[in-house]
Amino acid sequence: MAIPNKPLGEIKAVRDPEVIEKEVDILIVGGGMAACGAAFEVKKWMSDDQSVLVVDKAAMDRSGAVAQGLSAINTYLGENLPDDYVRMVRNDLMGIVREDLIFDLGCHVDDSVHLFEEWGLPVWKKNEEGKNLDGKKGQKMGTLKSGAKPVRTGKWQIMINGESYKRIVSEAAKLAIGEDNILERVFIVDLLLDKNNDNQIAGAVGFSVRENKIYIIKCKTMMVACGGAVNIYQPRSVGEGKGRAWYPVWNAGSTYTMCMKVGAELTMMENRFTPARFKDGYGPVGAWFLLFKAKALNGLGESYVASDAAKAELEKYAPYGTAAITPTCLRNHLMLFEMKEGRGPIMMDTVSALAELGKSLDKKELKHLESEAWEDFLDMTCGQANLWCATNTLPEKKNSEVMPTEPYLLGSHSGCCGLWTSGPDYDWVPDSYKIKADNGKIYNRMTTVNGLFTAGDGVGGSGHKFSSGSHAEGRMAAKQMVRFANDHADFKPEIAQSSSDLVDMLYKPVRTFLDNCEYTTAVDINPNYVKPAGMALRLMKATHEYGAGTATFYQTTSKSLEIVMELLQVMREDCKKLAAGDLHELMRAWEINHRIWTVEAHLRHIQFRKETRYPGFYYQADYPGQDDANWFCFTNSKYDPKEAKWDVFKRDYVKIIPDK
Ligand code: SFD
Ligand code: AMP
Repeated sequence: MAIPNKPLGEIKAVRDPEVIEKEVDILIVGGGMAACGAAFEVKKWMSDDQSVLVVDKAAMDRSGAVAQGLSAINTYLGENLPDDYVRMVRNDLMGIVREDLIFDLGCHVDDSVHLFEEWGLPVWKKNEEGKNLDGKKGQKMGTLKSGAKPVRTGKWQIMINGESYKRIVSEAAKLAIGEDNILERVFIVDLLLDKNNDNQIAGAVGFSVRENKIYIIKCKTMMVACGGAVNIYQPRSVGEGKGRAWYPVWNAGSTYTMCMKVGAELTMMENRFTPARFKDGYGPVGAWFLLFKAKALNGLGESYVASDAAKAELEKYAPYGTAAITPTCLRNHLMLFEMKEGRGPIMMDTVSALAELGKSLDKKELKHLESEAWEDFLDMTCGQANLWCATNTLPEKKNSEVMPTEPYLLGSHSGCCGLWTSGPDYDWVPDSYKIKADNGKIYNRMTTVNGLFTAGDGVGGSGHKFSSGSHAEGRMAAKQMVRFANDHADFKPEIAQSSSDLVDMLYKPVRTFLDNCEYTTAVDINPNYVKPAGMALRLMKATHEYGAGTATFYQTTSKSLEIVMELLQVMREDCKKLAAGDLHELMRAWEINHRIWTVEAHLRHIQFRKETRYPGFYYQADYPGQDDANWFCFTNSKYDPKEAKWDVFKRDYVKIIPDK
């Protein structure tokens, strides 16, 4: 149920919160694209006596990565084949991907896009003369489902008027699942295993960020789709700009941390995304490169991607580097190469692009084109449009700088870290990609923990799902969760910890604060505790300097990794002294906890993989270049919750779709 906005100021935390216990068959943690997909789909398959609950730390109408809206849907197959979709993703992610998951997603994603349009999302269309029509004009051409042609930017992407994208998707989810089955503003902290079965999910525990209440929720099966991890590295934005990032600032690695802490296997956690973005405003570049056909120039005004030096650089990473579309990490690599050679900064040539497009347009059409250029940002990154205003930038008159950002961890955009999940139970899917549940059955998108599913940014090894694919994957997982719940109808989840143990754990930062806050006059400075804001700075400084952050041009070394690992252990120890005076700060305390675990997984994977598979995203200086002979495989890891031990290991890659 929606809770109204809080009054001015933060809500003080009390020592003893109210405890609310719930039990449902199916629990959906997160309220983003994947969770909305699951919420929309799940009831279609449930029987009347089954129950479901969605729990989001924020308000679903504007939570997650699509909060500000988007101006494109980056995965719509349309006339393309799922096989080609697999080939595109495989090439972009330098060869090592889960082709079963990608193919499966490619078969289903368009249905979600058709639904978005049915729910009211305006999709740009081509008219009979091949001109672009947006908004209401586009709607007159009919729907995609009825055969209308979208405005394609690239082969896979289509343009939308998407400022209200998330509201539209969440409205459908809420209508389908019912407001009574939704808990908003509840931050899930930990997943809970079954008392009688080490590898069976049994529930989750979290707290309200609006009321002093703790929720202990038992379930038979669960999906965790809490997005990726942001603000784990020192952002490029500083001072009053700090807090601005490209990916959603409130996604704190909860998906990876919560799942790994109950023993779920992770895959490709070394993979990260450091997107090239319009500098300082983080405006995405896709529409500019693909729709407006703009070129990136180096500081000398040269189109560096076509230079001999760039070609030579790309050839080092064949066959990916020499493919028709250069992989995202290598596009970054070329940018960094120019900057390091002293030919920076990199500029997006918006002026020439708009002038070129304008040649075939009349005055009115030209004005519309210019407004589309603004809308691209107003629809999804309005801060970039603000920055253009603040810096007197008219894109038709002044070029803008582009720069790779700080690193993010995600599995749905142009990255592929996440959980190792089961593929679908088809005969063409290799056995090594199928995870057998306790009953010997295969449940698509289930992690290695019985009954625990994930989707969107949570699923590893299969990037380029984007908003539409995350929604579709949530729907696929929902159907499997119902199957799991039906097959486990007799399972009665039991939680090992008592509710008072759970309250003690969750509210420890509050009690630390209340016990010590009067010792000093400055509430943030106290020898007996650390505030989450300070801990966040510590984490960012450590990753920035040693963990291949922007400070070192994304480069790390074996020695730097050793140092950062040690720093992380100290941070983890000090986290026991985190203090929270209000509910917002309590959320910050648990967020930083989640971030530290996720970063540790990321860096352990980088440490393990002795090659540089994703130049432009990160460089392991002791192991430059790709080493296919030894490392053309997945890097997986597993944390053993009982022994508190990590294991990082290789898993075989299987090529399913042949090259063309
Ligand atoms: O321009 C807890 N994305 C783009 N996708 C596209 O299709 N087109 C684009 O144009 C895209 N671009 C883009 C994109 C994202 C952003 C931020 C920008 C630009 C500026 C990517 C998609 O948005 C992304 O792939 C999906 O949203 C991923 O879906 P999902 O469900 O995996 O994550 P989410 O939507 O962020 O939702 C996470 C949810 O979890 C909640 N949550 N709830 C309870 N307890 C906790 N501990 C929790 N932690 C998090 C969140 O509140 C949220 O509801 S472009 O760059 O290419
Ligand atoms: P971005 O705005 O960078 O997130 O990109 C949106 C979409 O466009 C993603 O599918 C990217 O892979 C794709 N894209 C962005 N830039 C380019 C480019 N220069 N060449 C090909 N595809 C691109």
